[in-house]
Amino acid sequence: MWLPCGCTSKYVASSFARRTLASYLHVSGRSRCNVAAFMPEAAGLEGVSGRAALRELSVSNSESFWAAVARHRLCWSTPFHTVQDCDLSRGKIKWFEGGKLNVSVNCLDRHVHTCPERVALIWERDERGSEMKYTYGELLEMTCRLGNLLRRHGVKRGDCVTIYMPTCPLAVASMLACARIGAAHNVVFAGFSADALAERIRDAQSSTVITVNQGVRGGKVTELKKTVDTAVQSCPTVKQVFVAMRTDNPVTMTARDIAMEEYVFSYHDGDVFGCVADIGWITGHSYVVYGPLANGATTVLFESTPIYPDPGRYWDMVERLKINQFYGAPTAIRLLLKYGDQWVNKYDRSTLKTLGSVGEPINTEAWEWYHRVVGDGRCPVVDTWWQTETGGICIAPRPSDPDAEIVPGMAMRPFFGINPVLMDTEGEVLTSNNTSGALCMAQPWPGMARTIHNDHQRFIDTYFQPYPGYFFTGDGAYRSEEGYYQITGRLDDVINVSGHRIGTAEIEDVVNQCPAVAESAVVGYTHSIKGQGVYAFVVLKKGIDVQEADLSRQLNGMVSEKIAKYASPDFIQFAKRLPKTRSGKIMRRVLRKVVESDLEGLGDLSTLDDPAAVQEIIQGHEKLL
Ligand code: 6R9
Repeated sequence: MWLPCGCTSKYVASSFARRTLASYLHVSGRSRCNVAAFMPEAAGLEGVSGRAALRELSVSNSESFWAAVARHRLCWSTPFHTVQDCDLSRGKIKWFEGGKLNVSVNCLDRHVHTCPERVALIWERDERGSEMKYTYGELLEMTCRLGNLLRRHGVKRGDCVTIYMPTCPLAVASMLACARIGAAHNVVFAGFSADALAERIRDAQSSTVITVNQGVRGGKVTELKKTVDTAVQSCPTVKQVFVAMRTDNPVTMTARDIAMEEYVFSYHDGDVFGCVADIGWITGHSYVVYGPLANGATTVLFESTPIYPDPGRYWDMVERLKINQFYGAPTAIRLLLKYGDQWVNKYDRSTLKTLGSVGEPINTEAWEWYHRVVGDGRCPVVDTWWQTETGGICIAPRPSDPDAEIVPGMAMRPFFGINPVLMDTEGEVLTSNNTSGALCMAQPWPGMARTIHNDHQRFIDTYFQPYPGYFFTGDGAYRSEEGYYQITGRLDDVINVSGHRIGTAEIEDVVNQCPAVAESAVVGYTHSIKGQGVYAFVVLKKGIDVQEADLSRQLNGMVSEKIAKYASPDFIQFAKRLPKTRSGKIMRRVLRKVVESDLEGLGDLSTLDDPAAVQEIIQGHEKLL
């Protein structure tokens, strides 16, 4: 598991000759608290040194590579007999056949054997300055207790438990407890409505739900238990709801509800990995819970929002918790940029080594601000591209060379075992550089999705049908002259204006470069002459006082100059905010429908972070027409 820490020097053995697979996987050279050192010779990888050579091997001889990684980074209760049996042309993905392991044992027990006192979790609670730390020993104990509790209440291997909790230690322990007893977990964002929750409970056919009495986020109390009560009314499968206490306020308990105890905490020092994603997002799964814990790292659980109680929250937390790697989403960076540098400069950020970005293309202005202001120009910014379906980071600036150059706003290089290709519209592989196409993967790797729960045919149709023999990501990408990848956005977001195909992210990037603009979203709409026209939604920075007509002219001029006249927006709508998902992605589907005045077709809005944003957008659109 690669964490976007970039500064690997701390972990690797000093001599280059010893820079083997182990060091790049952060195994050797670490403290006594580490898992057994990796022996490349024993894994048949003797003579492989240097990250570039390893990356090469990881693609050309992926079986040996992944077998070595799997054997030496993980504890297996039964060793696997076949490394892989995959066939992308049929959507068949099988790795480590015959092998058995428990992910909770890998995340907890093996670290507890060597260093039970190492801090596993730092919980950055919503109430600033009240953080809590949990050691690996404590987390194991909490997980075992919960696992036993679930078992005693009839949860068994193969069941799917729905977890509807804020990002907190008990939620992590619940995930690990499920994994420990062989149950699947279905983590639902604690901000989702009763309907959205009910739909996910029904889909998972859960008989058990775990929640808390109330959530606290951004200073606001949310009634999570009440939401569960409403949701389960339409979920006949649910037999029991475990309720933990996040606040002191009692809630009404029914015959179905089971109260959970509160747990003991302790405070210790340690290396600190600060991924601020919610655990309801895949980024929270892979880089808050499983990735850091499987690597014996100390991980931060961020319960709050970037602007509560003020826009200095992240950097205040970095100072207090001495965070070394900070991993967040462009949407939050753009939001904070709006409030100005003073909120960052107030705090000591000298512990920071690397800044990561994930979730969306990061526009040039946000990238530069993150690098120059947050990272004081000294911390590398790693723009990491991946998806729920890929399990972990696939394209990132530095997987194969810790000193390699980084180009702003580019995910750049494929990670170990990842073999990306670009496809043209005819389904042919584009071999040259300086070209754009549909991003596909030519080779399987162990972290990739293997199916869609209860719908394998949909898995095949979505990911393997469009380009037979390849895994299709749904994203577009550009490969530069140097061979670096830049993600241009979802292919659905490519528009065709008078025969010119253009990614909406490209136009947004130019619009965002205007000093008055905080963020923007561009969508296409049906245009009787051009085929599609360009419609831009623009959010201004705080305290900006401009004539909208003047600014519109300026933005049109910028797009014409930097891209082309045809890309210049036909409509510019100024908005207070954009509709976003809980993981911060702009809901372009909704914007497209608004622009087409198809309000009937807005579809499922239950995953929106703040549904009021849609109403504002609709009103603004009606005014503009
Ligand atoms: C991890 C995650 C996946 C989609 C993906 C792409 C977009 C993620 C990105 C990025 C440009 C990046 N995406 N990281 N686009 N640059 N660094 O976000 O998973 O929620 O499944 O979304 O997000 O479009 O296909 P998920």
